Amino acid sequence: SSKHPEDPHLRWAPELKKSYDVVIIGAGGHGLATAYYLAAKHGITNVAVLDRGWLAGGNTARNTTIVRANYLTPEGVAFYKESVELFRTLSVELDINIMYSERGHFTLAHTDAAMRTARWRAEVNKHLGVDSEVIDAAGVARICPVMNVSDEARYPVLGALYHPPGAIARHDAVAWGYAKEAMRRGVEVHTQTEVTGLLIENGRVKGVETNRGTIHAGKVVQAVAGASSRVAKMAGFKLPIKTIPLQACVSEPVKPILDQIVVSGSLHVYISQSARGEMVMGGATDPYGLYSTRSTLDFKEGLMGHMLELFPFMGELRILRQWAGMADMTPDFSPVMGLTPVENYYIDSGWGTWGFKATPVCGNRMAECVATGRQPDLLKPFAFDRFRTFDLVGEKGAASVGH
Ligand code: PYC
Repeated sequence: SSKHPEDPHLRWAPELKKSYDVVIIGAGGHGLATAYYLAAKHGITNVAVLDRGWLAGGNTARNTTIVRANYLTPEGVAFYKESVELFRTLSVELDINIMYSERGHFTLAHTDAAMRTARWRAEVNKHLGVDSEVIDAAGVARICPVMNVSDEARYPVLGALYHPPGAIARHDAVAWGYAKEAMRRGVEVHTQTEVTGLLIENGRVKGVETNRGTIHAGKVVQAVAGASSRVAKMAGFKLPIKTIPLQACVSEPVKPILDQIVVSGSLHVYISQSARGEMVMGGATDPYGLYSTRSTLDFKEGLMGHMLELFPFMGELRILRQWAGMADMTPDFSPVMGLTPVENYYIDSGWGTWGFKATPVCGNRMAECVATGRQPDLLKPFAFDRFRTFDLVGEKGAASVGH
């Protein structure tokens, strides 16, 4: 094998072993973070992370890199709060610059109902120690003078939920950092290795079938975002998840003009300016389920109509690239994590339009779940079982874009 854990450079492991303590399906941010925390916090290093494509080439590469903890439910706020805390020290922990940039995050309100939801979120946030407050339109204009908050707009801005810790980060660096530090501790990453089936005996997982042969495993984790339902089907259970495209795009780069992250759930748009100067923008999910990452013209037209009203200066900007990810949406807009009906088989799914910001907390808590075989307290509200007991965690009001 070409694995040299002492080698500071990232090395791939071309040969698969016949068995591992843990196999993780999906070498995206969540799978790699789980591998890292398994190795770094629990000393479990006989781990293989498998991916049918390349490292972090799915939704990890396709999201718009927003990090925030300003959710609506106490369960969601506590969970994302831990993620923000882990993100803040991640560059040091992983010895890679993830370009974590705290910008402040606005969720704009254009109606009285949206103002009420903003107040509700602010109170839940403050109660749990997350910095959020409601501000009026003049307050928005003071912090973000390039935004059009005039009464003349078609949907005037009445105010916003303002969340100062809202941040962006370099998504690839997050994944590469986790991969690098996991591999340095002995974890193997095998790309171009597609899981085609699962070995299950008497309700317990024993390994995976791949296009490169059978691999035995003590425990198996699936962290495959848009492919969650397909992989769960191989494990023999059905998830309450629908896979829907989520499109995004970037403009040509310009000098720094927009410091904050701006979201409007009512207008179905969000925007931030990357360190490179590109305006990173997106909208709501497509109105139908689809296993596809194609982009459409109507998405761009709808998005730009609202963008130009909020930011008239963008009239001369050209779009540089557009793309889509596949969002695994649950009915209550919360993830499905932890134990499954199959013994020793663990799931990290239901990431809809909110997965990147959860990368560190998912890795941390999934690793704990795998190492202990128990559902960590922070993940209890997100257990698969909640759909049997009708104990849903309705996060709809707090999702960044309309659904
Ligand atoms: O949850 O912040 C978010 C988000 C932004 C874009 C898509 N989701």
